[in-house]
Amino acid sequence: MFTKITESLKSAIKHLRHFDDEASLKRVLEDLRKALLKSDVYHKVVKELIAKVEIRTKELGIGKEHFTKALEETLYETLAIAGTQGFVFASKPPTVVLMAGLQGSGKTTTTAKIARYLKERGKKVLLVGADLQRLAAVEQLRQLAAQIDVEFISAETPVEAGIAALKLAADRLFDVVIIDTAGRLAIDEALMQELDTVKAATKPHEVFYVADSMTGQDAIKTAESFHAKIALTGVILTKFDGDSTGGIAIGLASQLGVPLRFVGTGEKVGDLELFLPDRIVTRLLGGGDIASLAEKVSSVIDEKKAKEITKKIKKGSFNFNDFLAQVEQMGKLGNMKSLISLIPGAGNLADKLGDMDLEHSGEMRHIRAMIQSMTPKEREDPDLITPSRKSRIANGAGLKIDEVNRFFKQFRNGAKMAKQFAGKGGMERFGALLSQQNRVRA
Ligand SMILES: Nc1nc2c(ncn2[C@@H]2O[C@H](COP(=O)(O)OP(=O)(O)OP(=O)(O)O)[C@@H](O)[C@H]2O)c(=O)[nH]1
Ligand SMILES: [Mg+2]
Repeated sequence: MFTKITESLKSAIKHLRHFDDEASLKRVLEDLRKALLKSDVYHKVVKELIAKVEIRTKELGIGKEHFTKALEETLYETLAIAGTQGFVFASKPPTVVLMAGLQGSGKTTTTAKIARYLKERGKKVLLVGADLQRLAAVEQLRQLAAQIDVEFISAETPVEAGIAALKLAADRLFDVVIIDTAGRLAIDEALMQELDTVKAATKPHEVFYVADSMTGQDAIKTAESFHAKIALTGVILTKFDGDSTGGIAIGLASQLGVPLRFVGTGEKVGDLELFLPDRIVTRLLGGGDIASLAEKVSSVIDEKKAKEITKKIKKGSFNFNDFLAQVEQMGKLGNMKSLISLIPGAGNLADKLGDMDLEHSGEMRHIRAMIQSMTPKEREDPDLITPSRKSRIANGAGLKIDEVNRFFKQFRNGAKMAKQFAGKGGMERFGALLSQQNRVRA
């Protein structure tokens, strides 16, 4: 895992080196495009998203935080467009809900889940078995209804079941009627017709489309056909407990313009949650690929810093602040290799270094403590540091004076060496030195 991140950082740095910030952003956006597509976000939506993120990042100023902020905001906006979340009651009961969706998407389970959700909120719910394609389907819902202790009704045909349910609801004052319907493996005319007839007979306030979040891009097209025929008013994403990235939600929300209401998070009747845009955003951003993009943007910025530092090294004005910045940089990148590959022209040298993890070595902690014990002026100009100041630094860092002296010597030698290497032909000499050291070590 760690190696993978480092590798991608390294290659990002390599890629980004020769571009100015805007070109680098373009590159990162291209990576974002691929990552979103991989997360099953619908291609049309991806295009719009990228355009928005680009504009927003530029407005804020190119940088890691700004890129992440722009991305988060855009994703959130895309998901929240359609408004209402959760359940909405009709002004006059009963609120009638028609459930639709492909076979196995989770309609029957979700019907029971919503019933339970409403019952817990004190509502009187009637479940309607209108999937009469299979006897087992009616039985499945009947059992679920019994399990959560809500009433159930069915009939010979879907329309008859719907009409009987409405009559019962009026007579016995039910608050909500939820009609479970049949699914097909793919959309077909007969299914749509059946749904349409049930809809005409029951005039539902809500038509919920139940979508399996594990399905890919074609889920959007399917949902669009349902929407065109029976005018969906809400979407419920099921199987969100699986490996899905949630990318499909982004497409559904923005392509249909229909609000996502609930998310199914398991097989049990209690596994239903209100749809919250932030959750999907977090899930998408947490999915490795996209998270590492933000890192790439930060490497663009670090690249700029690295150039400044190289300039300073060449002028011989490299000081403790620069050194600390380098150490921090190393902390971010994780190992020495990455730092070396930041030095212009030193790309191949990185491979010659072993996997030295300086950041976590005790020595690096000491160095950091020493620099942090210096005054700002001392950090700017190492020559200011007299022996008495050195002992103060040693005290501040909790080290012996010998250790501080050794560090100063190393720093001076290092700065001198760096200056040499930053000159023409320096990299070759640096490389020779490194392989020499590696041989000695081996
Ligand atoms: N893990 C998980 N499984 C779910 C979820 N929702 C439904 N399922 C499972 O998905 C399978 C199909 O669920 P059903 O509710 O029968 O789906 P359906 O859409 O009614 O299917 P048909 O009636 O055949 O069209 C069952 O095994 C459910 O337990 C969910 O949110 N998470
Ligand atoms: Mg079913």
